[in-house]
Amino acid sequence: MGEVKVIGSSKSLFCTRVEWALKFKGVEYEYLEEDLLNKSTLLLKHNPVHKKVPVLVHNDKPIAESLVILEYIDETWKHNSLLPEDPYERAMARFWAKFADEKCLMGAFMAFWKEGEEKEKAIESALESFTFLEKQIQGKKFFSGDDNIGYLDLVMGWIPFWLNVMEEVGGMKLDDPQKFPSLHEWAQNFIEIPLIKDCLPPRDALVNYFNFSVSYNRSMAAAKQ
Ligand SMILES: N[C@@H](CCC(=O)N[C@@H](CS)C(=O)NCC(=O)O)C(=O)O
Repeated sequence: MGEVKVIGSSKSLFCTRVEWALKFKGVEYEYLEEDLLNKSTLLLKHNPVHKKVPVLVHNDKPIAESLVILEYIDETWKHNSLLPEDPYERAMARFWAKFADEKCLMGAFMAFWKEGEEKEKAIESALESFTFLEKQIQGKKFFSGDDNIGYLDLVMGWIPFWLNVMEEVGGMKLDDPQKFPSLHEWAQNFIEIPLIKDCLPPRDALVNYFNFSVSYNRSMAAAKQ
């Protein structure tokens, strides 16, 4: 197995998906909590390109970017597969993961911190993206099929918890059971899985973090104008 370390931040959904994958595989690891306002030399050394968490360090070799890390974990510890075997299905899983991060997650972030007309537009665009996820999950218990969670479930895992906090702090609604009944049902099922639930940060700490981040993002945007 070798030595496995995760440089992360406990409130980061990108880091939690990596922890979920390691726990799903039963891989033991050491968690190194990063202060993102005062980044460590270890993080800067291991992720000089993006300077972001998570970074997985396996036998002193660093891997950055959560989606890349999930694939590395799946290829290194082959039991309890996260990605499907079939090449077409694997390609589809990667396609939807990229779509979910680039359109749904980024769309939700924009809807969260923007204001006024820009916020309305961001909500509309995020809702349009969520419609595609609803179609993907229709008729299935999990994104990875009916039997168990997999790569795509971990990638979408921010929806039942982080999105809910973003909605509360940002004053918007995206996870609407009327509009997206299958997605909503999946979210309820996913979050109740003990391995998933046990890794979540305390909700009040996340609310404080998002309150801070909304003011920070708005002040940065104002400074640029
Ligand atoms: N695409 C990256 C995103 C990682 C990311 O945005 N990490 C945030 C924490 S949630 C971070 O390290 N932010 C520090 C910064 O931007 O300076 C991934 O999937 O790993």
